[in-house]
Amino acid sequence: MTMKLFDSLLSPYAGRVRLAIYAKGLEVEFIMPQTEAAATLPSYTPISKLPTMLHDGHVLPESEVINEYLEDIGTEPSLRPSDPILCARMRLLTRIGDLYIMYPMGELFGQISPVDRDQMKVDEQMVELAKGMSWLDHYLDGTSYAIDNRLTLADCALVPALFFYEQIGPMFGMVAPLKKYPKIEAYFKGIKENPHAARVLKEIDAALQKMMAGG
Ligand SMILES: N[C@@H](CCC(=O)N[C@@H](CS)C(=O)NCC(=O)O)C(=O)O
Repeated sequence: MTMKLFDSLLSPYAGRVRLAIYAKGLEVEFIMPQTEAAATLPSYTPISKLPTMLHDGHVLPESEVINEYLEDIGTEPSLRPSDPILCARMRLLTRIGDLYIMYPMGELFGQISPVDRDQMKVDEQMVELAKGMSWLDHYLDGTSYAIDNRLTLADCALVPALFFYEQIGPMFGMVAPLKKYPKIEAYFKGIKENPHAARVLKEIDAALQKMMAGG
């Protein structure tokens, strides 16, 4: 059965799954927000977040779960290192991205409007975000891929996260937000040369521009 993905071009989590899908060249029906089909999502899962995948009668919420599933069913090329230590390192990088970068950024997204901003919360989350970024900088080596010299699930998670990091930093007064993290900066410059990563970045950027223009 064709895979279906409840998708959003603006979602970093959906972008993470599309990156894996593009790299594997999978045939997927993308269900975009504000369509009739999109409105059926809550009938599949109470989590009801984007992305959610439907495949072979199974409902798979959560971007990491979907990407690991795509690996487990044997889609090629594999985006997971076969060496257990490299694979553990890949998962460490994705968890740093999810828990210590995306989480504080999610909190900060709720504080973008200066009108009702809770400055104490902003300060706290900026500290947390800086910690997460410094941990990521520690574990990257500054080359174009997060691990294994090729595209892996770590890149799928980190590419959209770093896109939003670069956007959100200036909104809270950071100038050149990646400058403090030389290995992340070098990595993010290098990974943009990967055509699948570049495609997802272009899609997210276009969706963000459209949203900011009120579209
Ligand atoms: N942990 C989830 C996060 C997914 C998520 O928060 N998606 C957002 C879009 S970026 C969403 O669907 N939000 C709608 C909601 O929370 O109801 C994942 O990795 O897939």
